[in-house]
Amino acid sequence: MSIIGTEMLDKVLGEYVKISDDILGCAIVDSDGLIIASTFSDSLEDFTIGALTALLHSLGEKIHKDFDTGFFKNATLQIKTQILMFTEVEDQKILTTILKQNSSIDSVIPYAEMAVEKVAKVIKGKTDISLEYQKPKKIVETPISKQPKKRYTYKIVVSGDSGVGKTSLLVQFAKKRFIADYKPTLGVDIFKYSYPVEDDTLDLVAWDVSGEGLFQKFRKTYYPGAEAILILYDITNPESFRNVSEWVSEIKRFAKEDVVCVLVSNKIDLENQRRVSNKQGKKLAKELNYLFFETSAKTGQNIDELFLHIGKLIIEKKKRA
Ligand code: G3D
Ligand code: MG
Repeated sequence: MSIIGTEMLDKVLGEYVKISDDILGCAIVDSDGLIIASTFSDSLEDFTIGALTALLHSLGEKIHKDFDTGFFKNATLQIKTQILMFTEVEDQKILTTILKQNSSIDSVIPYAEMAVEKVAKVIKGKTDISLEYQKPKKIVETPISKQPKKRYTYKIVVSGDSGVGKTSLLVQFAKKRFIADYKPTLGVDIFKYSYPVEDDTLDLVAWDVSGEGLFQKFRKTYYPGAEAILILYDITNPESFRNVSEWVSEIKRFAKEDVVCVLVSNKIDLENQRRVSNKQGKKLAKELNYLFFETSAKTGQNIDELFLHIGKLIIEKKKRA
């Protein structure tokens, strides 16, 4: 980028961080995780800026890895004392916004979108860029105090045989939205997503359990604290359906008694290869007293509905508690 472009980028970001006191700083990061430009709020002390810059650098590698998964298209990541919000700029770049811990993310998102449009123009070499950020109408009209939002966290364990689509289901749910924080550990990947359920927000911590025998002995450590459990099977694979009983007995042994359990019949896009009928699935769910959903992690069919339904149940439970 030319010197003029770099200066312009600094100006665009400089105006963006002034929009809200919630914004501590921001940076444009490329797909290699390198910081192209960064700006911090005037109110910050030098040492805070130093710490935030270090944080961005440490995230570089992760950003680089996650570009392939598409997780960063629009995501937020809650870290100890800040929220990081990622917004995709065209051309394999990400605007990372650092927000204060309890910020109203929803009110910053429209401005982040305006910022990325401006950044994209700068990158394309355009010079006629307005530095103004107009207030989006919606925000002006909605008094923030009208709907006091609550945040709830819950843990969900996703189980079922290898290959039934557990990881695909979580990745499909994550698309376009969310937090992604996956650490491959011993046979479990942990994803964190947040999503709105009516007036509240749910922070979902999903444990994606490996079906591999190798990790079996660790699995009992996954269940404590889980408030919901999904058991997936693949409608084209009767063995994965038969094995549901194994997963059920594991859950009975290790999970809380009042956990919300869902039997998920996955890969319904492969209807012509179906070998487990809808009726068989429903019948088993009824016997187990589990909820029943048929999904396709490939097309996304019923996935949002599944998580919304579980979310509502969890929130109801938490409100009663
Ligand atoms: P797992 O995490 O339970 O082990 P994965 O399962 O999510 O890794 O999925 C295993 C394979 O099934 C993957 O195919 C994945 O693309 C496919 N798959 C998962 N869900 C669906 C679905 O709903 N429909 C279809 N058609 N395929 C699905 P590969 O070929 O990558 O192994
Ligand atoms: Mg998997």
